[in-house]
Amino acid sequence: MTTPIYYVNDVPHLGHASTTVLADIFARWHRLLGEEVFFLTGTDEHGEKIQKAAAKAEKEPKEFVDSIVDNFKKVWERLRISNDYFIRTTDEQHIEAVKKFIPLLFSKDDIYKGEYEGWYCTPDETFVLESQLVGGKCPSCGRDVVKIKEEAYFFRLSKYQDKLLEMYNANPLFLEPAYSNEIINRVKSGLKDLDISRTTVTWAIPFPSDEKHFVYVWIDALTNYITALGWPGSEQFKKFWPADVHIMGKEINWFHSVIWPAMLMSAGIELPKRIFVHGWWTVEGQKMSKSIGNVVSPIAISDKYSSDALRYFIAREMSPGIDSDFSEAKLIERINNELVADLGNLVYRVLTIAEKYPGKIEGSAELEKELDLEPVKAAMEKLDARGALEHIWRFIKAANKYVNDKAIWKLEGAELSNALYNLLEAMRIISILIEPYMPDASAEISKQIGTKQGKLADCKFGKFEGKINKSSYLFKKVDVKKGA
Ligand code: ME8
Repeated sequence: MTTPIYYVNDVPHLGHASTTVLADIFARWHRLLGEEVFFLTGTDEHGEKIQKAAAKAEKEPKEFVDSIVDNFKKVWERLRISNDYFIRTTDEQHIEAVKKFIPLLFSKDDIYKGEYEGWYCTPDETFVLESQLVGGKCPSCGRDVVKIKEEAYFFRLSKYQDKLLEMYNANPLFLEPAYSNEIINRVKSGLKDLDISRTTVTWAIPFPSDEKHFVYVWIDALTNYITALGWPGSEQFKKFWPADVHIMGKEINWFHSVIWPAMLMSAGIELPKRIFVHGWWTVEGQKMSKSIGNVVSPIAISDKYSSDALRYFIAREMSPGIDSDFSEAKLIERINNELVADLGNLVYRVLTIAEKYPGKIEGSAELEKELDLEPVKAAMEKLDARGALEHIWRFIKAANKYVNDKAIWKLEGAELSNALYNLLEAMRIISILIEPYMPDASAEISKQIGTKQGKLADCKFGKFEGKINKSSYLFKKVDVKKGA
């Protein structure tokens, strides 16, 4: 499972955080299933954009990227991202592997020398055709493009048009359904060979066998997915490749759904199984951008509320095919109405009574009929984190309803023991099910009910074997007038 490797020209924002959190949710879910997971993230450190950012900061490129990369690592730590590896494209091992990858494409006669004359979008590191320009600007980001004319090596992408269409046809799960027509139509309309080297951008991997040229940053970047596993020849590569899923935002779908599989076909390497693409975040209806000054900082949000609250919000709001909108008011609403009112209160109310109950906690599993794991599993299988969360929430709501229907505060003796048994077992199961989404709240529930953190196989009612250790609220209610 992979995220994009992010450009190290700035600090990560909500957009980067959301992709990485989604990937983390899926990685944690698969670990809960008892599977071994290799979850990869990292940074894209070469290219013109970084070269320019370094110059602006009056630093050498390597010194510049070294000073930025920790921003990413810190944010991932703060957001409890459980990546197994962090690749930097300036890692020696990656550079050496890219130098071995390109000759494979040469050996298939898939690379030739020519000249590129056309437009280039530096912020997106993309070659843009004249016909693609929108009002003279980049069709993807709307920013200025520059004209370039230079000798270049080309990859015969055009050769892979039919092979790609056949592959999409044979693997209906490969493309993200929400964007698949767009990709297929564009591929059908014809593929142009891709410029894969630059002579004017020197902050890049030297192009093998021609010292005038440097590897185009996207070729360098895409290859990270295999070099991070130690390709070629490593045991880890044999074990974990092909990737089950590459996760990303919609603007880089083309690179992953078209260029990357064509490169792998040429190199004779197995293709990833699935490209999962999500929409973009806007902020209160506007594009998130530095110039508007509305860039959402995942660290600031986590510090003000909690990283769990941010993770929960991301999972509840995002889905493929549609853009999501961030507003602090909406986040607060979800914190107060869902995290505090549904989950936090359940734990607090039940533990307040449970800690005073002196007897043995036992009973018959009445709440188990409200627990249906099948739709949760089915949603996760489809990478529908939001759908799975909705099903988990149904169980949380059912537990709350049980508290009210039974009026547990009025119960005594065996009836109280039975109700507590049901609710504490439900909480133990909830703590497992929410772990991929909110690892801190999950650990806190386990701690407060005194049970070990389980796997998905433990999500069934058994004997309650915990020991109550109640402490503070899981989530703090936000005073809407005062903020957090
Ligand atoms: O494209 N909404 O890196 P990048 C949602 N280095 N997601 C967003 C977003 C938004 N407003 N803004 C960014 C690159 N993202 C290349 C990738 S991969 C081999 C190379 C997320 O730093 C989203 O996942 O520009 C998007 O695809 C990614 O950040 C782009 O990050």
